Amino acid sequence: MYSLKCFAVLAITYVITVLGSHICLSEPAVTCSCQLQWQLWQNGCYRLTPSRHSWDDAKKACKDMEGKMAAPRSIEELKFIVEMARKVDRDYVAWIACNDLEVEGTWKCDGQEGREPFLAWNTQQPDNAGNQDCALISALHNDRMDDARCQAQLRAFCVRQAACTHLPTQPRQYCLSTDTHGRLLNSTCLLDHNIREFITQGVAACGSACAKEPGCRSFNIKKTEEGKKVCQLNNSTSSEDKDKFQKTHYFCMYSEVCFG
Ligand SMILES: [Ca+2]
Ligand SMILES: [Ca+2]
Repeated sequence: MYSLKCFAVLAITYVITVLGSHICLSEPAVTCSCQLQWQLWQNGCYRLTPSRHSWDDAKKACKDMEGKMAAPRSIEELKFIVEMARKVDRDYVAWIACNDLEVEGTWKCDGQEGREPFLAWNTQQPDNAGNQDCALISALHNDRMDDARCQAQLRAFCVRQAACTHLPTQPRQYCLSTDTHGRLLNSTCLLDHNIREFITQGVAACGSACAKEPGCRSFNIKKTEEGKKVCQLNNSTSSEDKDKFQKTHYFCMYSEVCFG
């Protein structure tokens, strides 16, 4: 059992104040926006390609629109793109950036390297019927994934970074995990969600880096054998992936960035 305790860190002084049972807000104080025809979700902008393409050409089509082909990383993201697609076309069929071109049966998704890819297959899929190596999501497949021949002509889900502005006046908070007695957990971290790591000064510097990094949802501070602190930026949170919130045999502190 663990809970999150929030610490307010004032941007100017970097003084850490314990706020006790302060509620950790999950909505960050950032405003993001997308260009016309793109739909905002978290800090990304999404849309379907206007025309149909083979999987390879669809990738280029997304790139031509200054985005890349999307591959949902969570059930929430999947739900969002599915609802978006249904508004455009009730019977939509669209590529996502996952394939098993390299090794038959081993699916890889763009942007999900170094972790188990998020795969939400429809029942009885993937079936590789007639050699199908590219993944799509369609209304016909219950808004779930199917493997299809990469040459099929379909629309595609594209994603690009939203334009986000952090509201500067609000103090940032860092929510550190504690046990049921309120003691800080210093050997429990969120594993396998690391998007970037580097040597850091401490919580404030690492949290500040997380707040600036697109896609950073939480961070770990672990100590190396030489006593250096390493800041690891994570693309998920302990509540989203409870299984990966694990005890470590080294000093490791988990924290989330919130805005109070
Ligand atoms: Ca296949
Ligand atoms: Ca199939």
